[in-house]
Amino acid sequence: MKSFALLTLAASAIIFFISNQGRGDEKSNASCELAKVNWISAKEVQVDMTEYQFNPAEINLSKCQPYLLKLSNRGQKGHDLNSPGFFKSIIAKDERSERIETYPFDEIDVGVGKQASLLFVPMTKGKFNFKCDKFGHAAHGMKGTISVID
Ligand SMILES: [Cu+2]
Repeated sequence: MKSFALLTLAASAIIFFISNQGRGDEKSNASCELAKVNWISAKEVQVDMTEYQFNPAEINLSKCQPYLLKLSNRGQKGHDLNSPGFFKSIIAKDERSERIETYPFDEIDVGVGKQASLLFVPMTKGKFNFKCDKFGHAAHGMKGTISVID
C-alpha cells in the first residue's frame, strides 16, 4: 500500500514535469505583468453585430494591453461572438470588483438590442478566428479575426 502511494506520487511528478516542459513556450509567451496593467486606461473596442456581420470584422490588439470590448447587437436576431482560442488566451477583470481571472466561456452571447462588455488583457500573440455560433450565421459571413501582436 505504501509503495503504491509512492509510485503514484512519482508518476504524477513525472507527468507534471512533462506537461510543464511542453508548455514552456506558451508560458514565456504569456508573460504579461498583470500587476502593472492600468485597467482604467483600457482602450475601447466597439464591435457591432447585425445580420450577418461583425463590424469591424478585423480586430487588432496588442499583447499585455488592457481593452474594453463592447459588443452591440444592432440586428433583429440574437448573435454571439464565439472564439474558444481567443477567450482561452486572455485574462479578464470583473468591471465591478478587483477580481482578475481567466475567461471560462467560449463565447459572449448578445440578445437583440443588447450590449455586452468584457474588460481583458490579451496574454498571447497570435491570430484567432471568431464567428457567430448561431445556426447558419457564420456561413452567411458572420465571422472575423482577432490579431494580437507584441
Ligand atoms: Cu449571429
